[in-house]
Amino acid sequence: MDAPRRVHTMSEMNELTYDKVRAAQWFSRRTLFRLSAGVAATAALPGTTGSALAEAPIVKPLPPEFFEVYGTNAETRWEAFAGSYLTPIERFFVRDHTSTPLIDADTWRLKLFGTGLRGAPTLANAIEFSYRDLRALPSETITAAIECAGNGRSFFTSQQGQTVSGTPWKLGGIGVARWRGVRLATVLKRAGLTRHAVDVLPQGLDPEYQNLGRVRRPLPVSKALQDVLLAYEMNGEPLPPDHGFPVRLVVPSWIGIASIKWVGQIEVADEPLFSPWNTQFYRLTGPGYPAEGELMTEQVAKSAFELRRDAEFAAGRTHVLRGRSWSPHGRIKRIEVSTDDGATWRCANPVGPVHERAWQCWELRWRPSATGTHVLRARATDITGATQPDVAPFNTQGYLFGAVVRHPVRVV
Ligand SMILES: Nc1nc2c(c(=O)[nH]1)N[C@H]1C(S)=C(S)[C@@H](COP(=O)(O)O)O[C@H]1N2
Ligand SMILES: [Mo]
Repeated sequence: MDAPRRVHTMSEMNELTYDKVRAAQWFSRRTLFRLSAGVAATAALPGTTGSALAEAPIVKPLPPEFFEVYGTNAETRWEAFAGSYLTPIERFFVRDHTSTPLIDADTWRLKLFGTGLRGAPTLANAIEFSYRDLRALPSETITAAIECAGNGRSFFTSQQGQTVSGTPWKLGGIGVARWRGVRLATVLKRAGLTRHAVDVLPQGLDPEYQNLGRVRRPLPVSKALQDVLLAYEMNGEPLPPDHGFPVRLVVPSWIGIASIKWVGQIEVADEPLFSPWNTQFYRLTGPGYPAEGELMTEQVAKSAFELRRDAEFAAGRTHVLRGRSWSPHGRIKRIEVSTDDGATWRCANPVGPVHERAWQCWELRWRPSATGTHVLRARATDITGATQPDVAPFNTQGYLFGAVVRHPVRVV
């Protein structure tokens, strides 16, 4: 489930006014926040509910040429990905359940506790790591995507005529960055991980979500030990506030909610753990699924063009169509592109870096002759042979839209 939409959206008001008001309100709210010396206080600040303008949860600027904003979430416009393999921080999508907290790295501690650690420490006498402690441990750098489970959700409706609930993301609920940090495995072992540990439960320091407590989602120890990073750098810079400063999880190939931002504590248990984020949200529900729904872990493969919808192309000229494809299963083996709404297909050429946990860029020449609307499609096949389907299996929350997306353009 995604956060409910705000009463007013950015597009409903003059953007300049919006920015000014927002900046002023954020200055005062942040000041209050700091003085109030506690994250929980933000939820109770007077004036932050009931007024749409006070609800400006994301810290970084969200210029309309880069982002489409939906309340506490902002997706990257696909044309804004062009020109760089990594997604610059200024263009990276943001998905906040409530709002971005500002955390002081000097007083921040990561606390590990639970029955899956030697001596079963409780939260009150947890094993603690400071920011300096983490930075002093052996580091690792990975290039990986983080993508929201609901990315592409709006196409359930616009392409398949189905009603789903949640933020109507197009395909910009994804970004690829170079993350540097400490392997979660390293920290777990130093904290005294036992052979009996089953699940870990990282929890964020952002304000509580509705009445469900802080954002947290269990992760099996097997994945935690495999390739999960406690990241403190993004594209060579300290993590920015919106992306989890001082430290976030990066859980490659899994749905974005696994990558808990602003992590403050991690419970390690010798039995399965639960939170509303694995029992209530981020489950596949609807016809064909069990009544309690199906747990989601990995993403599905997708493709997108680095073009805005209805982009214009001059007839009779040669253009280069560019796009990207990605899969949770690793490398992309083949990308097929259609410029006639699926009647005929050609293979696109992979270009640029190859990173198993991120996307593959590709390009294809196109010389359109007839003017009018043309519908582009791109379809990826990954190393396991899995190909994007024409129709995504329906689920009520509109998760995992992996079908081929139709992208209309105009030839003039
Ligand atoms: N603490 C916390 N972690 C969180 C979230 C959140 O709201 N709070 N949102 C999750 C979701 S649903 C996604 S898709 C990713 C988004 O990461 P980003 O905002 O850095 O792009 O963070 C995840 N981690
Ligand atoms: Mo998400």
